[in-house]
Formats: sequence, structure tokens, C-alpha cells
Amino acid sequence: MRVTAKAHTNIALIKYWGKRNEKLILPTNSSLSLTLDGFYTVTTTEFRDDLSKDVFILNGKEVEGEAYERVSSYLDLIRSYSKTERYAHIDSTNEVPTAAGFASSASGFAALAASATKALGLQLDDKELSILTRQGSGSACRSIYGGFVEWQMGEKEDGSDSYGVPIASENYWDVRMAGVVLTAKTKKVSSRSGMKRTVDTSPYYSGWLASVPNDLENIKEAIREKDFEKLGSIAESNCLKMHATTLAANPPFTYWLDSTVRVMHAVQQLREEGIPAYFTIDAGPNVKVLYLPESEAKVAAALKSIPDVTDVILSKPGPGITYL
Ligand code: 2P0
Repeated sequence: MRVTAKAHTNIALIKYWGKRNEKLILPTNSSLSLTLDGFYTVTTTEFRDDLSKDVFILNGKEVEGEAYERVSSYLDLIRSYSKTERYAHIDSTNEVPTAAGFASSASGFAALAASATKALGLQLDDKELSILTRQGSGSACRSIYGGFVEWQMGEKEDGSDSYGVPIASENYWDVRMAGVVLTAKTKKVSSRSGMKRTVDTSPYYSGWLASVPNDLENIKEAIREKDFEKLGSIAESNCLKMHATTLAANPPFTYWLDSTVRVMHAVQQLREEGIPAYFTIDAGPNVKVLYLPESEAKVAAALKSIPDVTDVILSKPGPGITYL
């Protein structure tokens, strides 16, 4: 069977930053994200008798090397569930700037897990799909659902209680996000190695962990109350705390460019002018800006006028997995 699945990426407002188990991808803290309409991956998977290895096509080009190995070993995991030995042909299209801090791994692994499991006839519910997706890339387990999604870290060693939980659907509250593109270049420190270095060496890491439960509780309250200023200020401060841990790592590092800081200042300037806008930044230089629909024109114009901004992509809340 050939199955095509579409998954949207998600941007964390409370960040996932650190693993307690690298093999099963179990996090050291719970996180919360917004699934976005504008960024997604469409993947078609077919398991075939005539293949002697997996074939992975991304945006029309056959992928080899590290990215291929990661997908192929993830397919080994899926194969072990269905007891098949057939290899897969995977054709993926990414509507996300790959590896530039726009979490293409989230939509990528969610679309792959959904299409591959269905192609094998596995009948998984959303929770089971989220658990399986998590083992491809942590943040991907949140992309099973639309809108606001919490990844509950769980306590068990086998990961059976670590998965995404829907908090509010994409139709609940029209909070927008602008993706501010500064560079499409692949970053120097991957999120995987960056978070490991931080967990292993940063003296600020314990402070990060201690502060997350409160942020999570308060942001869920902000979602319940539809209090945008509360939501945005918690997201912005949570992001700054995450990035502070990298500065204290050994060797220290940062994902920010000078232009990243320029965008952060521009967002703070918008607030001083009475326009509610808040930033968040992932493991890359690009900035994402939260705003409400009525501020869209002003926010977009202000962001586009910043030197070194190459693109501003506006997005609404997006849906969970769909099959095409
Ligand atoms: C997040 N990030 O919550 C955080 C914030 C980056 C900064 O999840 O090793 O690609 O595959 O589990 O999910 C990026 O890390 O890492 C990430 P793996 P992932 O969105």
C-alpha cells in the first residue's frame, strides 16, 4: 500500500531542551507548542519487495549519508513493529527551510511515522503514533495534533507515558506566528548535539529545569484565559532561559547571529509602540514572532524592514496529521 501523510511543523513556546534517555528520546522536561499552518511536510511511503535498501527522496533528490541513515534506522524501528523485512520507498516534500531552525525534523518525522505505519497496515491511535514519532525526533511527537500541544515528559523508563497531548485545537484561538528568515544555511551546532552539551556541561541547566514547571502551568492558564500578553511574555522568557544555558555550556555556544538580536530588539520596540508581539527562537538563528491577527500588517512591515531579514513567513495555527 502507498500512503501519503501531511504533517505540520510546530514551534515550542515552552522548549524541549535536554534528554534523559537518548535512545528512546525521553526529555528532561515537558514542553508545549503551537502547530503551524504554513510549514509542513508531505510524505508518501511504500514498502516494496523489489528494493534491496530503503530509498529516501527529499524535494525530488535522493538523500544519502547521515540524513539517510537516520531515516533508515527509524524505518528499522517501524519494521520491527510490523515484522516486515521489506524496504521502503519514501518520497518527501518539505515546505519548511530544512535545518535552519524551522523544525523540519518535527513535520518530517511526524509525516514519515504516519505514512509508514499506515502503509504497513498498523492501526495506531494518536497516542501510540505520538510515542512512535517521538523516537524519530522528540519535537515531532507534538505534530500529531493541531493547535496547542503539550509533550508530557512522563516518568517511566520505557517511554510509554511520554507523548503529545492536545491542549486546544487550531480553531480555538487565532494566535499567529511570523517566521523571520535570516539565513537558510545549515547551522553549526545541531539541536541534538547542542542540547547534549548543555545537559552535560552547563551550570545553568539545573536553573532551566527548575523553572519549566511554573512556565508550563502559567502558559496553560494563559491559553485557557486567551490572555495573549501572558502567553507571549512566558514564551519569550522561556526561550531566553533556554538560550542562556548554551552560553554557560563548555565549550560555550549560541545559535544567535547579530541579526537575531536585531529582530529581538525590533519586537521589543513594537511592544513599546503598543503592538503586542513576542519572540521565540529555537536551535538556530531565525526568530519566530507571536502576534494577533489585528496586528498582522504592522508586525509584518516592521519585521521586513530590518536589515538582513530575507523573508517573513506568516502563519496561522495549523492542524494535526492528515492523510491525502
Ligand atoms: C523544541 N527544539 O521544543 C526545542 C526547542 C529546539 C529548541 O526540539 O534530538 O529535533 O530529534 O529529539 O526535536 C529540536 O530538537 O531533537 C527541538 P531530537 P529535535 O522544539
